Amino acid sequence: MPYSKITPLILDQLKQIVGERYVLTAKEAIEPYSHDETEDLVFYPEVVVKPADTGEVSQIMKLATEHHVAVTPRGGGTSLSGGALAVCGGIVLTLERMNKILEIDRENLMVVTEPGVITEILQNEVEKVGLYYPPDPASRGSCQIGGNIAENAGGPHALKYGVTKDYVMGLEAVLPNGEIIHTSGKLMKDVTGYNLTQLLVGSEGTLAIVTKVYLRLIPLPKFRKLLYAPFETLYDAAKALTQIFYHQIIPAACEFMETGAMDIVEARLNTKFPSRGKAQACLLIDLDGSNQDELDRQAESVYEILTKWKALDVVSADTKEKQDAIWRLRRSIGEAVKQLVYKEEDTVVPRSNLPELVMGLKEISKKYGITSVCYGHAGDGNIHANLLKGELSESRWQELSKKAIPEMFELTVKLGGNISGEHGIGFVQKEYLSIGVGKTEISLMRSIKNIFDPQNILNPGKIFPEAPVTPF
Ligand code: 2HG
Ligand code: ZN
Repeated sequence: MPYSKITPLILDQLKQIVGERYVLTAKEAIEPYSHDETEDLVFYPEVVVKPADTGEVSQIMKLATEHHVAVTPRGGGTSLSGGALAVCGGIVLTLERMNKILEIDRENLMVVTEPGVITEILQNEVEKVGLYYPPDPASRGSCQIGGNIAENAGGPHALKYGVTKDYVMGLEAVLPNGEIIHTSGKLMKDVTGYNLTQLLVGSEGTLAIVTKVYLRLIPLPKFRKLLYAPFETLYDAAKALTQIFYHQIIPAACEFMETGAMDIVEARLNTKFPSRGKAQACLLIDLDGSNQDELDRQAESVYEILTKWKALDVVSADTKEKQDAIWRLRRSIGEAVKQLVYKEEDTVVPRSNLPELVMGLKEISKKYGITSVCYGHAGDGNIHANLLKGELSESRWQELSKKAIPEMFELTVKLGGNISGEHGIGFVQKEYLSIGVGKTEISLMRSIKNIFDPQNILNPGKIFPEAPVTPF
């Protein structure tokens, strides 16, 4: 059944729920909500609504259910898979006003928060009392906790500390029909029935809208060391990385950057990584801990491993300024690549297969004459492979990338991996879902979606290949 358009009556009712100034319809006002960070895709919603609390979210969903209107929930709008795009028009429901940290509980080591808090703000607040919330997507300065939960976001430090799901202990959420549910809470253990919390984490805003979050925290590590190592070949860099783990060392983060990616970000920020000579790829290895001597010993071991496995150099950035400067460059790669015409694939394999993955990805792009740059969370086996349009004509670019992308995904699956490590399926990867997920599993997922959202009004057009798309 096609979705209803937003009528003057619906608009009036929305204004009654949230107040007139929190209902936007003017083109300039809704422009920022017409795109996320995915390629150059643009889909205008018919209306943007900004609720202030759970009750208002619930009323909006009741109204949407009654009139069969599509609703796209939105956090910071930094999705890289089109998760926040209103591909069926209707309402964009932004959680930006629900941005209060409700409680930092130092006895239970938990933070209770609304979903619209910017991730970095939450990290800074808990850090003030010596606590640490590790999930750190590159966009942490603008993404929101609610969006991180929807996408089960990762980031560099997921390597040692885990991804968003490892910190979400309980949720309050609004179902598509407006009912409010509560799942667990400040509990370190809870096996009372199915784990609805973890079903919602990573569900890409298609099952419910998260309105309150219970997050686990850990003590903030006191000391940090960052090593930077250039390698002559991509293979050498990937191989050296696997050896760190072979020696049973788990760095806080272990990032891989092909020099093509480093060139792009250096040009954009007009600053440079430490020298890299004739390197084709570099590793960034972040070590942390609460004991300086132990950290020094660990750094020494990593230094020896990297040198033995053909690092051209190993540079230690031991002041906070130097570390911040390198991290700033690393975190800006995605944003810098976005200035070009590109498609980004978020491949993930068991880390021991990383050398085969990076070599294979390069071979495929070369075969189709497409320039590619790879970077990402190599310690997690998670590589972001960016295909660049470069000088190709638009039609050639579309034709070639359509061939290269499924091949890349098939290689990833053949290496024991899957087609998205942390960016989600969303709108842009849905046609490839069946490469990574079996028929029976997709059918189970579809049934779950149907139980939560029988009218398919919540974030429609995402995850499932056949989901309806009726752009406004
Ligand atoms: C990265 O590793 C990210 O740089 C891409 O996955 C950027 O988080 C982002 O928005
Ligand atoms: Zn990433």
